[in-house]
Amino acid sequence: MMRIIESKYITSAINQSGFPDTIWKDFAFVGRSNVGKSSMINTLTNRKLLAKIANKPGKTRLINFFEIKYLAHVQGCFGLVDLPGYGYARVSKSEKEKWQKMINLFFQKRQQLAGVIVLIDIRHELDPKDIVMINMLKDLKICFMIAATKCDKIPKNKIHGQLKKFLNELEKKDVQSEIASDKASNDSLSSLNEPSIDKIYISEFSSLKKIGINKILQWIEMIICSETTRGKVIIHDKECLDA
Ligand SMILES: Nc1nc2c(ncn2[C@@H]2O[C@H](COP(=O)(O)OP(=O)(O)OP(=O)(O)O)[C@@H](O)[C@H]2O)c(=O)[nH]1
Ligand SMILES: [Mg+2]
Repeated sequence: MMRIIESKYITSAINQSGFPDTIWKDFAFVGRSNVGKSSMINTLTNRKLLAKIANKPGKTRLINFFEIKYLAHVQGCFGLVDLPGYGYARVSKSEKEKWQKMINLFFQKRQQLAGVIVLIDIRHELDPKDIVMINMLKDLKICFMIAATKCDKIPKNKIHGQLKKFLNELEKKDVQSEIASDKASNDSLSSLNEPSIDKIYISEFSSLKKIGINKILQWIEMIICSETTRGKVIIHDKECLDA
């Protein structure tokens, strides 16, 4: 099981010229404003203030890049990318269009991008914008998984039902998906050996209660270890945080 040993902020960008020229695979977080993307980055890295979070939607306005050093069977680096959320109502139409363009450009141009975590609030329905995002990721052949966030806000015995509901909704939209298995005794997702853009994994998550961290990290690790995904090959055993 992968362990994160060090994390740091690299830079923020609004367009390709501002993207850092890193040599490891990137993982990006997308979803509606306020769904908990920045919080998830802090939770995964076990840092309170690595990514900026807010009670009000629309906190993240730039593309923020982080560099993560991990230890698994080898040591290596990957990137995490915090993106502005979609569906934030209280900005002007032109501002919204600017964000959308910025985000689309990131997915098209960022060659290091190996995987995307799509966050949805476990209490809500899938948003049409989530479907647009998922279809774009499928078109671009970018691997993604779905994290149903804020699962601390519903009773524990309702979680599985909610995930199932998302699966059914996705199936209606022609997206095949599966609930990530949770075998306490088994460190790896049992059926999750090879990244696939045809089979989507879905898992519950809570930053507040620190639920679901391992499932996300296992998925990231699987993609890092895969040669088949988009994204540059990971450099192992590199002291990437020394600069
Ligand atoms: N209860 C609960 N609250 C959460 C969780 N994750 C995030 N929040 C809260 O939700 C609010 C938004 O969190 P952010 O992480 O800033 O959300 P974001 O998706 O980055 O939002 P934007 O940057 O606006 O797109 C904050 O008040 C968080 O404390 C969670 O797992 N459980
Ligand atoms: Mg944010």
